[in-house]
Amino acid sequence: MESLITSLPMVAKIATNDYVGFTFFVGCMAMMAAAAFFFLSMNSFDKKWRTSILVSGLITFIAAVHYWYMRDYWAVNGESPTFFRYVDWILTVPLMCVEFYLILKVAGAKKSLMWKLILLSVVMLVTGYLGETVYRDQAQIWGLISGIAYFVIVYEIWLGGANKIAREAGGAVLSAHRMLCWFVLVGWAIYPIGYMAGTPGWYDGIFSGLSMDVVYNIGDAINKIGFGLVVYNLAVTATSNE
Ligand SMILES: *C/C=C(C)/C=C/C=C(C)/C=C/C1=C(C)CCCC1(C)C
Repeated sequence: MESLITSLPMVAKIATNDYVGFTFFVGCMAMMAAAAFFFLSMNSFDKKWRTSILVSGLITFIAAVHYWYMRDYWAVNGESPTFFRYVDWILTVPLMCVEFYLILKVAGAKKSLMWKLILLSVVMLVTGYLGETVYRDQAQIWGLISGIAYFVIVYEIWLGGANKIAREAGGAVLSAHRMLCWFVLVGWAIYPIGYMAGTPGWYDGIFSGLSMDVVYNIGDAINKIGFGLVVYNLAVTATSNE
């Protein structure tokens, strides 16, 4: 027994060419640093922006904890940590929807907008999970349903109710809203590429040269930290204008 314990390495080896493992490590540190940054800067803002910054901190903090586990899972098993990945998303993506609501709240957004976006994001993620795991053979169909939910989110924020409120608000709120909209349109579009790289379907051969985990990790870093910085920037601008 003793010899078994002493022979177990405490830290799994990471090969120098393990790019997936590398992005899990860097992603983990980046999320931790971003969370510390948002939490520590929170109190320097007007009360009305504090919750938004707090949510930016929570998004990156929750991701940091999941990246900690995913990094380990990958290092030990050499497999995609699909379960942890989706638990992370099911918590953080709805929080990003909350972020849209919070910045538009000052302009009179209703809670129903928030719930609509949250519901759509849950549909998008649950169907994506089913396609990646339980119904892998039908991954393209589940991916399509997920993609439809994604497009409805894009429509809602760019052209639907959220857009109307943002236009009425104008100024710094409008430009922050527009930036977040770009993140959803361009930044979130990274994820279906990762999905197609990692599941079978009509797209076989197009994206198969890519690593699903690397694509997802890049997407997470851009979107979670980028989203948070847009909100941070809004709080800075709005506070200095007052
Ligand atoms: C922080 C995590 C974020 C912002 C995750 C976002 C994930 C998506 C936008 C995933 C979208 C998907 C599709 C649109 C179709 C294929 C399945 C998914 C779940 C990868």
